This record gives sequence, C-alpha cells and structure tokens, in this order.
Amino acid sequence: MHGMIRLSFTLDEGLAGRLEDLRQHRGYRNRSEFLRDALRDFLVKHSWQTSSNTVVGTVTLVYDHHTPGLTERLVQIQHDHHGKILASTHVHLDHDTCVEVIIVKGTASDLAALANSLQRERGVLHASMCTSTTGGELR
Ligand code: NI
Repeated sequence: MHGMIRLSFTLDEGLAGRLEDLRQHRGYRNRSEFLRDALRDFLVKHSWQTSSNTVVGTVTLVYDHHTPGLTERLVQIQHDHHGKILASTHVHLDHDTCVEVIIVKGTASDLAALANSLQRERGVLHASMCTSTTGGELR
C-alpha cells in the first residue's frame, strides 16, 4: 500500500467546468475519487496501446448458431488460443441466437487478434471487446 500525495495543477475554465458537470452526472461526491478513476481509465487505455503489455478483457459474441459450421469454428479458435482464455459463458438468447462472453488475458496484440478471428467468422452478428487490466499498473 502506497501513501497518498497531493497534486496541484491548472485547468482552463471550460475543461474544469465539463469535468465538474461529468462528476455530478456520474454521482461522484468526492472530486479526488472521480479524478483517480479518470486517470486509472487513462492508464488502462494506454496499456492496451502498448502491444506487449499483459491485459485482461472480455470478448462478447452474438451469433446465429444455425450458420453451418460456425459453432465448431468458434470452439476451434478458442482451443487454438486456450492459453489466453480464462473462462467463457454461453447463453441461448432465443431460438436462433447465442451470446457468448469470453474472459481473456494476454498481450494486447494477441487479444486483439483473437477477437478479430472470432468476429470475422460468418454468422457472427456482433463482436465487441471490453478492455480492462490485470490491475498491476494501478497499484
Ligand atoms: Ni446457444
């Protein structure tokens, strides 16, 4: 556990006002906690831009399981990348549609490539990546 330090910096009035509006809109009562969360998000975004960093994320896939061969191809891709997949869950959303959420950990570039290889399969209606962190750079 690290100690806290106090920083002082200057913002122009427009930017300060927009940040204050957002702090209130998000329901933060503590300005420092609001700024800490904003800075953490900035650091996590940066970690995803450095391809060799180990990061954590989720890939959400929505697909039509009637598409010939799709289920098998999605399983095969995940087996090919088993070292990057921590867990996955599958929900039968309706008669035709499946939702799968895959929790992934690895380098930013490997995870982006994995998400792309899942997304480009025919029958995948939507794929999105949620980018998060192992937490290491935030302590
Ligand atoms: Ni299903």
